[in-house]
Amino acid sequence: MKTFSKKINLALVMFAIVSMVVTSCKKDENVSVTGVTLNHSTLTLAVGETALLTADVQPSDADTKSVTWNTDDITIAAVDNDGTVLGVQIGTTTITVTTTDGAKTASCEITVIQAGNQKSLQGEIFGNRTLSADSVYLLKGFVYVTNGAVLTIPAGTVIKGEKSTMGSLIIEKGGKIDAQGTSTNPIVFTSNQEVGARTYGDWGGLILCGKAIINQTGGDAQVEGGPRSHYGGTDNADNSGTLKYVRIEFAGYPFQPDKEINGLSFFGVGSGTTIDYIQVSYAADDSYEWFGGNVNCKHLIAFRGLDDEFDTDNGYSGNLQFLIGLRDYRKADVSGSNGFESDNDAAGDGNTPITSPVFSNITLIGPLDTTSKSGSISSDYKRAMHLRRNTKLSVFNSVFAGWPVGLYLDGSNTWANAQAGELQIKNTALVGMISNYGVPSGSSFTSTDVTNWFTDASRNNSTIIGPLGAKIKGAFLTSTEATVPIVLPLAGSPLLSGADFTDSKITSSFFTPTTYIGAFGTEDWTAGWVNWNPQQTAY
Ligand SMILES: [Ca+2]
Ligand SMILES: [Ca+2]
Ligand SMILES: [Ca+2]
Ligand SMILES: [Ca+2]
Repeated sequence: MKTFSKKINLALVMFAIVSMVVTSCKKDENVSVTGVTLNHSTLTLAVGETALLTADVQPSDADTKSVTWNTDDITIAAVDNDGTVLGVQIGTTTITVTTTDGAKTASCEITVIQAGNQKSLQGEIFGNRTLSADSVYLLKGFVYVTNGAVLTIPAGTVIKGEKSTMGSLIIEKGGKIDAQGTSTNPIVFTSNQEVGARTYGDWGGLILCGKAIINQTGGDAQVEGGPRSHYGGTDNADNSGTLKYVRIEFAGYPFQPDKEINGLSFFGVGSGTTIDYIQVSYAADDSYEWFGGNVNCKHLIAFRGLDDEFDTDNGYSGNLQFLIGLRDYRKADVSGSNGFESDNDAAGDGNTPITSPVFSNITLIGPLDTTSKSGSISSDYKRAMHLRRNTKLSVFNSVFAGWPVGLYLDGSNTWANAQAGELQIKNTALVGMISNYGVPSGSSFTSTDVTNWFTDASRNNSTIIGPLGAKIKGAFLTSTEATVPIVLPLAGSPLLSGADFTDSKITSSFFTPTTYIGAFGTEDWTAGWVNWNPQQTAY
């Protein structure tokens, strides 16, 4: 017994020694907290919805990794001691995590939005389907509005394209969309990603297919970019529905080179369709592209697109008025970004009808608010107008400003169309270009020929040294996403006069005669429905 208790005493003594050694080791090599980060710096959630914030305490072998959580405003969002956040009511607040050791902090801006009745839009739509502005819709995969179906979208409805399934809305031949927002309550197609995490091409896009005439063999073709749908027919008065006061944000998908989904694509869309007041922002391919058909469009905005602003192909022959393109000088597409890109078709042959859209009152603001900035813009920036492959595109009463090259005529058939006046440009100003004119090397005509053609007195065209001279400097997106462009020319701008509507290509009642050239005189038609910073909007 005595021996046993001695052994226990010895063990206790040894334990005490070991403990002292361990304690002293800890004291010697105490690993302190050096910082903390959160898995989100911004978070959007609906009233009643929860989300988990996770704190990463550095270094990973710190002794004390415990943290405490705090909300600036518990009436907006509450936070549990494990980082679970609950949306309480609509508003914004900040949640901060603090480490017990060292009081290091990190915070997350919380936006609480209306309790979403989020519903899915998926598969095929038959018959009549009417959405509700009280719900938020999630487009999952390719959603088809089939032949004979009508999809009605009320003003104020928000539809999010699902990133993981490349959500896209396709109005098929014989199907219709009726999306009529208002100047104070637009319809919004946008990314399903959070504030701060949205980017070019988060979802597919909006695709309209109709039965109007195209110049592809057989008069029918499959759309680009992956959907099953076909387009083209014999009915130039075809009606694919109405898009009015609609925004399309963060769309576009480079499926493969020359097979992309644009922000808004028109395939064989007929003149019975109404397109007015549309803003396409942050498209990963072209903001707008037309493939055949003859739909007319007014009041289109291409905002911070990656590839071309307004691209026309495959026999498109509609009328367009009041269009503006605004670019981020840092962002352009590897295919070469142009304001206008126009082909008769990919081969540049004579298939009819020949691509012959007629544009009036266009303002295309390029990347260069000053030519001295040419070293800092994306090298993928090319031309305000790249007219090629036998196109007969025409432009009147328009302004092109701040591109490496203004007018670039490409191909002997394109040049022949220009000489014949079938490709026409009149009452138009080139502003602040590095080179006003260009042709590909090896052409049968020269840039001097293009200069003489553009400046011929019968065309009334002009060139202006720079945006300051044109008084449109404020329209350039010179810095961050917070930049709000000033779209109206300033008082005294030479662009506020000089329009002419007597050319037979623009005498139709579609065109509203103006005194000014470009998309704006003194009325700001973007007011109320446009969003210049959709990255920061809680939808
Ligand atoms: Ca495209
Ligand atoms: Ca293009
Ligand atoms: Ca094209
Ligand atoms: Ca391009």
